[in-house]
Amino acid sequence: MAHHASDTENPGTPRPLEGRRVCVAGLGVSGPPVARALLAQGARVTVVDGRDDDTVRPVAAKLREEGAEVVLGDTPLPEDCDLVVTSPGWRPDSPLLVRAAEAGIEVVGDVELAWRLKPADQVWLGVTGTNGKTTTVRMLEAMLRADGRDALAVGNVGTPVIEAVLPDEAGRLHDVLAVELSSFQLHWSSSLRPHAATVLNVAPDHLDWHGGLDPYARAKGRIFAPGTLRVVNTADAWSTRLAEEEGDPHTPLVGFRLDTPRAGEVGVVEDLLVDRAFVPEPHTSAEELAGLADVRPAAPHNVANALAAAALARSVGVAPASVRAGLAAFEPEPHRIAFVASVGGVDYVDDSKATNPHAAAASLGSYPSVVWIAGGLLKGAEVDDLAAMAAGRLRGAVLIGADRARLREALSGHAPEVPVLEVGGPAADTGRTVMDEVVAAAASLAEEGDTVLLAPAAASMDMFTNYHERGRLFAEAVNRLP
Ligand code: UMA
Repeated sequence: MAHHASDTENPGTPRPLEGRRVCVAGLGVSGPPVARALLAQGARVTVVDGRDDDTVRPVAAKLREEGAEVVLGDTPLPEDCDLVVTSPGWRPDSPLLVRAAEAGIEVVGDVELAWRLKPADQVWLGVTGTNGKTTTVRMLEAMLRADGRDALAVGNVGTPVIEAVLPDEAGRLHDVLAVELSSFQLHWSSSLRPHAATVLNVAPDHLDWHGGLDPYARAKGRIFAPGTLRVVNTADAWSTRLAEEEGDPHTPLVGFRLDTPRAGEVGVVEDLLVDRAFVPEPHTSAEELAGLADVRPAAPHNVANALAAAALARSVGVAPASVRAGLAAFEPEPHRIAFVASVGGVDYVDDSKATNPHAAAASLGSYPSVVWIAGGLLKGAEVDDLAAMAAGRLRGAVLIGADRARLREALSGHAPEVPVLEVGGPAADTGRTVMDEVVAAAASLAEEGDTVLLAPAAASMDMFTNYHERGRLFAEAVNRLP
């Protein structure tokens, strides 16, 4: 049940940000609501963004009306600033953040600010991991709602956390947040203490931002804060290691696994999702949560997501029947192993969301004979293992985007007999003009019974606005095939 701000706010509550001079770095998705929250707290706010174009100008104008100063096209550290709230994507080595560090000014992320401002009785359940975060928080949100809780999925999933910790226009606040946390957001968080949290998996991604796999994984490990119940993937070495090394040893450690759960775990027995952790007698009893058929799509990595969501839901007392009802209500998102069409006996599948090698491997593993469309921005990731894993399944490959040469080399090493086509000339090419060519090239390689799979293993921004656009243009091109 939702509660009202007046339940938690009392007029004497100190406003620690009142009168402080705060710099908000970034005017994208998270910057504007952060600036508004700070203004509402009585802070003096300056927002800066390196862009100065038609996207940010109207947002800047509105914020100026609301009392903020806004600097566009340049990112100076405002004078006498005593706190920086950064948008997650800003690299620690960006000039403004370096200057702030040198001047000894505290830098926090949007999530950390939200944590400091949230009402004490609002519960946060945290989800991070290289892949599956968004699906997991949305499944978790569905389970919580099926149980009658006023829950909301927030964070990296798209709704900035800060919007969910302050009362809405009707003065309402959500009781439970399913918070998707990126490694960036965790890097800039220090006092965050979720009630329960999970690291779903760790595989190379964002290595350029963090400076390596170890710092990337350790940033994710910060989700296991003091007092946080730890939910871990028993099949992922980093997940368990981070819980043990970064987590609080005094909190329960609950594993999830794709086979028979041990006492203290959730898992799968035959075609059932089963709980042996949140039951009164884990050594002698188990509780049925749902059927495998309730998980859509039922690919193994997605069953793991469902188990992680179930464990987090159970940690706040969600009933087993609500876990099942939540999975039934959950709508899979577009661009995640989404079937597009069957043309001439060939299936076309859009997994544009596979923006790193680990995600692409999960999706390649679901099909026996594949024409693989891959490439884009690899963000420093290695693709040798991926090429080796894919080799036995490939009918052919179509490579696109800025880092396609790295994929070509990896394939020529591990799958020299597989035909490879490349599409896209100069970097200036946009996705719109080339996607028809890409799909035609894939169709020319495919034989009846094959799957043409868009699972790029790379980010899209060299050719497309984002992975949504990449997936949409792919589907449109498929639907134009003769
Ligand atoms: N900017 C600068 N200088 C810089 C960097 C950025 O001026 O050095 C400006 C840009 O011009 C832009 C703004 O800062 O206007 C963008 O800030 P941002 O990239 O940090 O992103 P937001 O728009 O605030 O969106 C962020 C998340 N983006 C990133 O972490 C890169 C969104 O996750 C998230 O949904 C949103 O906050 C709400 O919480 C997106 C993402 O790609 C989906 N996440 C990565 C992933 O999932 O792999 C981590």
